[in-house]
Amino acid sequence: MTPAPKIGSSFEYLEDRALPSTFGVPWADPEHLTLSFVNDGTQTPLGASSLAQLLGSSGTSAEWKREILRAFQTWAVNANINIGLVSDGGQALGAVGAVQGDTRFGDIRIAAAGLSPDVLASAAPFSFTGSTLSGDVVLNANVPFGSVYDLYSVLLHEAGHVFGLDHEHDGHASAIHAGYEYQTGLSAEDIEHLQELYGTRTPDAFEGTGGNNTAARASAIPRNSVTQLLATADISSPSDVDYYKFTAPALTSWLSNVTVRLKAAGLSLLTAKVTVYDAAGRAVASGASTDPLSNDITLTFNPGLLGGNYTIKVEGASGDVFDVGGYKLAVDFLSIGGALSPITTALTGVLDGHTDDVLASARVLQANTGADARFDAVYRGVIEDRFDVDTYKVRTRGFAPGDAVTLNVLVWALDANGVDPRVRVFDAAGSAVAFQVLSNDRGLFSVQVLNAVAGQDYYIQVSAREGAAKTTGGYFIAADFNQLSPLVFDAVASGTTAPGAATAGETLQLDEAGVFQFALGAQAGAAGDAVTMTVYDEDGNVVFVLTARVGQPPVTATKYLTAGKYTVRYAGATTNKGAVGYGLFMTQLSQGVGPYATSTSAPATSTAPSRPTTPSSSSSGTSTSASPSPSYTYTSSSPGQSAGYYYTY
Ligand SMILES: [Ca+2]
Ligand SMILES: [Ca+2]
Ligand SMILES: [Ca+2]
Ligand SMILES: [Ca+2]
Ligand SMILES: [Zn+2]
Repeated sequence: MTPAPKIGSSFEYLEDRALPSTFGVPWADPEHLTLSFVNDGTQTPLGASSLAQLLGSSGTSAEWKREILRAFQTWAVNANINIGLVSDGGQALGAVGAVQGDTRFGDIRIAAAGLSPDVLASAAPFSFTGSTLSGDVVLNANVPFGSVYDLYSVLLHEAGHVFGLDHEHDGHASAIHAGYEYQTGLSAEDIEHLQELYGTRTPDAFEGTGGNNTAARASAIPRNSVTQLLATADISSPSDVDYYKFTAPALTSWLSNVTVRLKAAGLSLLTAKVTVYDAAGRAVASGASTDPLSNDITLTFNPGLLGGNYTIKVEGASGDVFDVGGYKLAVDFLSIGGALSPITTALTGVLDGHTDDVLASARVLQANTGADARFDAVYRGVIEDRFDVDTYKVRTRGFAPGDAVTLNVLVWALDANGVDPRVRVFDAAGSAVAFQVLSNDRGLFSVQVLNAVAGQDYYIQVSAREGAAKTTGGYFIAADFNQLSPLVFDAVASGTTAPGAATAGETLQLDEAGVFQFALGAQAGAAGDAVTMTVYDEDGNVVFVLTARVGQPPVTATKYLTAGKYTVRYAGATTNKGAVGYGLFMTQLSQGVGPYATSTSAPATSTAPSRPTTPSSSSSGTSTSASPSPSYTYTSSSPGQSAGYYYTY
């Protein structure tokens, strides 16, 4: 097994710090990734971002943005990855939201803040926790990019981490050696490792067996409405050319002109050239974009009195990595005075009308049939009312039947102020399967099933959770069977609260800054009874609050915390019917020196970090009887240790 994926890595100037391998999880929906540039002033865990200020001296914003996009696109063209550019709404990095498809900001966010002096930049790959910190890249605002450190080279390296790749130690050429190197592209091994996660780029459905690279092999464009034809396709290599054909109706009183639009903005970084030919092969309209920051194309022409047959040619326009990417192609037959509607890039969930609410009518999700490590099953669904349950059946083909595997299931809301989902897992016989809750936060639920079995069917049910802030809405579900080491939580505190009473303050000492995942569970009380945990900093300010309820899954929070001393209090709700037990579990999601480490004095050692010095009551799955621990020091988790973390059905 490879070590558990962590959420961040950092890029050192000079030397490799021999960090353990912590990568290997692909993005759940890599063909629909988005990227945004964070505006200056947006909060990062290390203060306000200053990206434009940092890079402003090395060129215009169009220039440095293109260099950053070129670095990501250098990877993307080799696999099933699209990166759509979107605007950034200015929410703090790590804000609770959708790890992919959040309408407020990109899945990948590019920012700058003051990092340790020995670090150029940090980046976070996809995390099974579903934290939106996944994909975020923070450049060190104190580093002279452009003059000393080539921006493309640094971003090519960080993009590799974003896509889930660890530092390369095997001696061959690579863009992701541990130290800074000037780069002009990827090595064959880099591409191979990327394709192990994401597969080689798959041709679009219009290519068929013989392709559509000539006018003679032009594809018909599916009809989307009475007045619109619409194709969703892909320029999959620099040599790919996509031809389409359509017939314009004879000019009547209603038809004024024909509009051909290529939509790539928000979908991919493709810069395309589009040419429309009439039946005689004459070009009647043509347009191109060579700017990935503005890559939509709109052409309008008059089909003439008789209408006729036309051919559209779509090809790359730039002669570089921006010649590859996904797009939508729309042909609109416009009436006089008619207005074009925007081509949507939104991906919406499928309504089921209560047809999949029980195991017997589960929707079978098609397993990933490739040899690559992409998620076994992904789907967009909708919880249509508060009684709706959506049931899916999944299995893996990626491992030999009978192999022990871990099953990770994430569900996140796709709408702003979206549904609060929860997940249940059942085996092929319909028996409930125990899981650990990795995330249970606003709009997000993530679990891991240990000791799942490859080749067997599992049922996953998605519904609104008890106490949901919103009980309906669209969501994304992603299920992956893997042999990565599971995320391990350490049991750091447990105890009992009386109704209406708070415990004495307990001390939580963090030896290093980092991103931590907290999980609080309540049990051994009456169902619905609540325990609230409040974490204070050294000045007595509330850092965050979590409330767990008996009979419900543990609740979680993802927090960046600086090293230091924190005080934690647990309080039973005044309405509790009696004493309630609680357990606090933690794991550090960032590596010792990144992505947001501030300490320069504590490089990670090459040995496994020590386990927490305290309570850790054992192998038992539940530990409510232990007495409250007055103080605990958290260093970071040791891979593989028993955590005593609650299992939940
Ligand atoms: Ca993100
Ligand atoms: Ca194609
Ligand atoms: Ca083609
Ligand atoms: Ca349903
Ligand atoms: Zn690195």
